[in-house]
Amino acid sequence: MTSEGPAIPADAVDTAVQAPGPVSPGRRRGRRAVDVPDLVARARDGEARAVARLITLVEEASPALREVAAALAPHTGHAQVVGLTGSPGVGKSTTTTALVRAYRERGLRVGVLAVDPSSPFSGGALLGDRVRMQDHAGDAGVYIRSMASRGHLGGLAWATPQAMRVLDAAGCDVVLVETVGVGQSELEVASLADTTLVLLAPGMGDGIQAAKAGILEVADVLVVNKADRDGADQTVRDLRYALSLGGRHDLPGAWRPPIRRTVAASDTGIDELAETIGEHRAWLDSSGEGYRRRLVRAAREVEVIALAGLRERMGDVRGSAALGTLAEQVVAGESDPFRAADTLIAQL
Ligand SMILES: Nc1nc2c(ncn2[C@@H]2O[C@H](COP(=O)(O)OP(=O)(O)OP(=O)(O)O)[C@@H](O)[C@H]2O)c(=O)[nH]1
Ligand SMILES: [Mg+2]
Repeated sequence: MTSEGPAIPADAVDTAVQAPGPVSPGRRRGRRAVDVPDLVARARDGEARAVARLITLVEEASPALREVAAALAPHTGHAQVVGLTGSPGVGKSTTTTALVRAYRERGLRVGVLAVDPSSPFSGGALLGDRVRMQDHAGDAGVYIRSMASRGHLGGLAWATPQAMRVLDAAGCDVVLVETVGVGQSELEVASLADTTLVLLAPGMGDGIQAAKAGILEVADVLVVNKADRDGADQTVRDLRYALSLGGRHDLPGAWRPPIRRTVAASDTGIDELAETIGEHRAWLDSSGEGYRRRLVRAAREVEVIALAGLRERMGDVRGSAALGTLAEQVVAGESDPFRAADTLIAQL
């Protein structure tokens, strides 16, 4: 594996963070050297450094972003995006690492995105994850990257799907996305993924909590990890009961989320989990649901990018003569704020 750390020299990360502000001439010269077609070709050959550079370009909204997106587009649509979500410490990173091993044994190429919406920088808890993922160090068939909100444009909502596109275009068969279980992130990861794994552990009251929080509704596969601990049977029973109460899974032809037990720390149940994920992919393909999810995802991507663009243009409008004129009309009672806002939007 190659983590972001060793793959990109620190100065490359620094220079890439220069989106709009003033940039020193020397740095700018360095950044102009982006040869996008070459970079994409090398990423498709599995060169981790090229993949890292492409993700940095999209993450930091580089001026080359549009060219990058256009170059990637024809190569996307192959990867199965598998989201892993669940409470802190439930075993998401351990399961991710174990799944990477299972997929590598099957000869598949794997991308991993560890998404931390709570961190303003890469690092923190995820740094520990990265260290653990060193299991896969040196394997060219694995690409691992931590993503943290850097406050650009739409932040992670914006950057994560674009990083997924890079991994997809780079030839990953599976992209695993781990999100820390805070607030709405379960629902967020579900909207990004083709297949959503919800992880639970015994003794955390998780089965009941998950049912209450509506997390079962987004689960395609329920994983009771730490099945080596007391209470795993009870958690499974709780989940079965909660599922029996009905929901979207009861519709005709619907996928009923299987419950899998794992001990990720010792690789137990991981091959079965990989099988189940494969079965879900087959169902996505045969039912048309996979296509529907991709449409929803693409629509959301377009929306997020369009909103970021609008916000940027609004920034240009702020303090402009056109807005000044509209404000005068509102103050004079010749217009009202709603009509003035419509006029402004029409001018953007
Ligand atoms: N007993 C037992 N421990 C496990 C198992 N899987 C993971 N652990 C341990 O649980 C702890 C947390 O595992 P992580 O994989 O870091 O959990 P996580 O969900 O990624 O945690 P966050 O990213 O902090 O939300 C670690 O100490 C693991 O070694 C398991 O199947 N059984
Ligand atoms: Mg983790």
